[in-house]
Amino acid sequence: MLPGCTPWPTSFVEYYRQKGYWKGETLDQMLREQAIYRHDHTALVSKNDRWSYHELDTRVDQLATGFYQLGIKPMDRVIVQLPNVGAFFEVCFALFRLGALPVFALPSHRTTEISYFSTFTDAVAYVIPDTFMGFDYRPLARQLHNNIKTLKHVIVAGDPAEFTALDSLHQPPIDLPHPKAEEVAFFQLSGGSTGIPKLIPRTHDDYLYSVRASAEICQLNEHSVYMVTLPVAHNFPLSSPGSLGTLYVGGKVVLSLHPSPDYAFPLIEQEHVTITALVPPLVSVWLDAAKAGRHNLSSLQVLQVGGARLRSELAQRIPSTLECTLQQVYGMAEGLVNYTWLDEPEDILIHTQGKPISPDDEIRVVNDEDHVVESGEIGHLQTRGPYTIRGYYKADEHNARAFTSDGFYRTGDMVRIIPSGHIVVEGRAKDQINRGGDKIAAEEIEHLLRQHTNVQDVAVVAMPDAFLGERSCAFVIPRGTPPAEIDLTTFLRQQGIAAYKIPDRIEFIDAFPKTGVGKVSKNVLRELIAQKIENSPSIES
Ligand code: AMP
Ligand code: DBH
Repeated sequence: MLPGCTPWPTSFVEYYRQKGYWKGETLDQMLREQAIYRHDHTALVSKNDRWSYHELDTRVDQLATGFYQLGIKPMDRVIVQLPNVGAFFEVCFALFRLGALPVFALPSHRTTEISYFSTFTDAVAYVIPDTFMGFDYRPLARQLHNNIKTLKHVIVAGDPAEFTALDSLHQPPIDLPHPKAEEVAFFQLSGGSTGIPKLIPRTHDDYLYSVRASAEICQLNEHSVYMVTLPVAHNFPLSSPGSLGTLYVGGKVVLSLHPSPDYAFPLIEQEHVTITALVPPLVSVWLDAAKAGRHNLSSLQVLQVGGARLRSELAQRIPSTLECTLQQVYGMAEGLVNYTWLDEPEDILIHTQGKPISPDDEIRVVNDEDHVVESGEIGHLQTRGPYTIRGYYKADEHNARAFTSDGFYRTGDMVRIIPSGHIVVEGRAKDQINRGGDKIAAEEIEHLLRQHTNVQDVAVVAMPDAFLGERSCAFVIPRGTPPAEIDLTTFLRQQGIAAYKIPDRIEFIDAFPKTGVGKVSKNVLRELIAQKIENSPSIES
């Protein structure tokens, strides 16, 4: 396995193969197989493109050759930061075919995140759109290209300026080296709970198992039409069962550039979308828009919701308003994914976050001392299994804390398991804010804010929010003259970070409350801000 990655122990590798979970198939082979079988069947529909399986596969062959001739070699890392456009798929499958490794960035990432991913992975190339949602990615690429020695190529989907146009890389196919299924196929990003974002190496074998099994659980087939509504590179719309699950069974993938009903509803109507995935805040927006009844949404059979806790009152409104089945999905880019099955009783669909994909997903619920709790009690969820990583990329020190000595991943989630085996997510122990599905590692923002001259110390915590579930609040101990709130948020923006990570609120405080052992008590801070909001709700609305 690629240096810096943690392999599964040999006995587990043998077991997962013997059980048929790991089939030795690569992601690009899956596309090739469908291309032979489905040929003219539509694979992808986006704003500008409509590609059959054969067309997509041919473009991938050409692009893999173009990448290779440019100098991108097997196992090279390539930062892919593309929105929901067809180019995302031809780029990723071309890299898979070549055995080069996409690092999946989100369109909202900016200089701080992208330079970190590039440096940390020694990326050789960076793939961007020219502009998206009013942001020009080329100046960002220019800055990185000038400063990061390994980053040799910037490839642009659209107007390339001085860089390489993606369209210029479709070359007559040549024979290329083939990747191995047991090798790393790409890197996903972790929502994180530490100062530095973590990268998740996923292999062809393990990822394809989760994709295949997810497609089966969600009853996808060649007639399925999956709409990518969330950012395409996110683990949920990519693999649960997402676009890859749909391509695996020969269905049609429809890309919505934006998740708002203005973009998504016309596509549902025109393309007869049967299934899509949302985070909870989008559900309320969609339900309100659906009531207006301007679009025919009757093709929609399944609405998947995950990424953050779905309130049961909101869950209850889904089946009646959209006349479709609600499926709760509780997953993580590190691996484990849980689903409610489509035919389960309403009570389960509304009130639980589902059951694991695999009979060999091992899950245990433990107390603070790592002892298994009584069944039904709330505790920390730990898991290992055929598609859950054994370690983050190049992160030995962190891995020693994030994984147990017997290889279980500490999810950081507090859950309980009801007698039927379904998981209910009750809370979180990790130092993270879940802002409507967007995860923010508190430490990452604290670290950045501490670099401001007028900040002595800072603690970032979650505060309750009716729409997003949580928003972020930074408690700041000022140094000298307290800075204005706007100074701090501008400071963060200038450093170039994803907008969702900018604290929604800043509170100045003289000293932090401490726990018995002298650590900052984030619990007390969370209560403090929650109380404050409750006492003056109008400020927040
Ligand atoms: P990440 O590690 O960034 O992929 O984020 C995964 C995390 O999102 C999980 O560990 C949970 O904290 C949270 N999450 C995902 N799905 C759900 C859900 N359906 N309900 C509650 N929390 C969720
Ligand atoms: O939040 C997530 O990361 C997530 C949610 C649902 C996920 O990775 C998934 C399904 O696969």
